[in-house]
Amino acid sequence: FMLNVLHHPVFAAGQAHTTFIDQTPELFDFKHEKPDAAKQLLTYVGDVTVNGFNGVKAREQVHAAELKAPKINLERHNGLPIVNAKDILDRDGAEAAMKWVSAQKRVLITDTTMRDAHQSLFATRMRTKDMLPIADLYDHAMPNVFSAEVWGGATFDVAYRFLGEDPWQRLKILREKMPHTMLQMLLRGSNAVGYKNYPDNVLKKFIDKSAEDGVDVFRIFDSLNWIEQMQKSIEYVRQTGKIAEGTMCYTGDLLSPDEHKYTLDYYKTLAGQLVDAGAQIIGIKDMAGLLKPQAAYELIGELKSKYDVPVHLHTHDTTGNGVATYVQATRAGVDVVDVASSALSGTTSQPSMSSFYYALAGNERQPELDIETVEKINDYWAQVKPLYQDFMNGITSPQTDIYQTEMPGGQYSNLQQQAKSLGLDDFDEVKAKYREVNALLGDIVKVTPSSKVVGDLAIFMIQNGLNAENIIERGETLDFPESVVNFFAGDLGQPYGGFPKQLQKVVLKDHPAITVRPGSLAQPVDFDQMTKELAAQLKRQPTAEEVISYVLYPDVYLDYVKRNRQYGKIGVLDTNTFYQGMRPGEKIYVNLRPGRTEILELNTVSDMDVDGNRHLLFSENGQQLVLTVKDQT
Ligand code: 3PY
Ligand code: ZN
Repeated sequence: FMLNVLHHPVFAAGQAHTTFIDQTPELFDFKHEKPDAAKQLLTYVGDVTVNGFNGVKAREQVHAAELKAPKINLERHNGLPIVNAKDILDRDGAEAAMKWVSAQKRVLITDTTMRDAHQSLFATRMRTKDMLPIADLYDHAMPNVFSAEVWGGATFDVAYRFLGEDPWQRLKILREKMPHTMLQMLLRGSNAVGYKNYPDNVLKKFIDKSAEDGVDVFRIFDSLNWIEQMQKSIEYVRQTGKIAEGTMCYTGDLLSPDEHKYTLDYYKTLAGQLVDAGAQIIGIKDMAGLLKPQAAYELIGELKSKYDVPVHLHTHDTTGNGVATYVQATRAGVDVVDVASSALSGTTSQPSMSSFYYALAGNERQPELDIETVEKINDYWAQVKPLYQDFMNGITSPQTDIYQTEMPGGQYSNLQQQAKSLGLDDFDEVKAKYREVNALLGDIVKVTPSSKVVGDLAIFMIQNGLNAENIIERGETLDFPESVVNFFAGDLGQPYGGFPKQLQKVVLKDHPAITVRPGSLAQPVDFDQMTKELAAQLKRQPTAEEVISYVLYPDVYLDYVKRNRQYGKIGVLDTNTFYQGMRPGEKIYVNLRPGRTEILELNTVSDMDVDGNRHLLFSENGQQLVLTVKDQT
């Protein structure tokens, strides 16, 4: 038994794990633990063992994932008193924090590993469990980062939809473990963390709760760069006292003589609108990695000379030029850039933190990093990456065709999966169509959710044999995808330069269109009523966060509740078991109760019986248990 305990992941992982259970009660929710928690968990394991996990290839052997946290000095910055943006934000407020950022000689960094990196590399599938062993080391290892982006974007709905996790709990746990690091989220303006416009009072509640639960910096963008869709978010964030990063999405090709739409003037004007709206820092969100080094130099230089607020640059390394872009941005005076830990960097993700560090060797603006510790943190992420191999997008080298396709890093793998599931295996064809659709729509900004409109229409056009020449005529008799109809109806706001009128008519048919901000027409949500409704479903009083989730994603949220009732705390499972289940003869160790480890073993799996069921013989701490699982393969 002793041997088993020693091999238990908690023990194997070393220092960071010793107080793991005490520090993360929310994840495991012991208070409400029902006596049959282990059985619930085995029901999940049994299900995945027999029926697999959508999108995951079943392996013949599964080893429980044991992650080793690095041993690093837990004294914050070796005990030296240091002050960072988080200290100043908490002590003196957002404005002072931004002044501090502006005053830094060296370029600061945001670490995106726990949000955009995995969203862009493996379809947002990283589980909270795999963030925990490293989270509290971030504070010590990188005391002078600007922020860690850990929340928002697609992580919110993916947590519920695919991971069986509560994203609010992830935020609260990370907040607790990273008290000295500003936590940053990506907010899709009036679309919050969804794909459609929400009423203003929903947006306000969402922002208030996010701020309360731990978000310090809100990167606010609109998928059409329409200022009206960002003003409310900026205003609401300012009311919380946190930092509003007003963001412009970069598209097109600033320095190209053929670029007549997304020019330097365009961005200068937009940045001015953001500052006027109350943005305390300007974000440039280069979601597809289109910002070339020289263009970055000129854009940043222009913004820095014109505005007093700091400038924060975000890119994706899809084309392989990410570090070069950051070096030029640094030369032009950028204040903060987004990087990811090397193991989860590159291609559709952010550029590598350590590559960027070394690229600036000899430059007085080189970021201040304890590079050895950065490498140790990277060793941890290198262990995590293979756990998600089934969700990888298969891109292993720079994709310079992105300069033409303009597809965001976060969309690449998702659209690939979507196309594949519809039988469209030739992704080059989809990419070509995507480009054609963009031209057809009048060259729009493409980022969630406008990028989804382009992707959906591209797939629809391939499926229906449509092209730029025949779409107007043949489109008369076709029902277009919902996202496309909503886009032309003005539900995402107004694109710069307006809609292509002819196509708009063909898509909308009798559907009305608006030209005002959608939120100005939307009825406020009655939160008391929603709370009552959800209470009836849950048979208890819901938390404020639960009500917000229910309002944002009613079906996804209720599905999660249902699965949660059936399976219990699947968040405690190691990631291999979570995605693969178990094989006969395997054993795992889980913590379902404080200070206690359950030993769960799968002994045998029966052949299918006449009813299509399999019987799984498990043992839980030596006691046998038979579960019947319907084989749906
Ligand atoms: C998101 O909205 O999730 C994005 O990351 C867009 O780039
Ligand atoms: Zn991004």
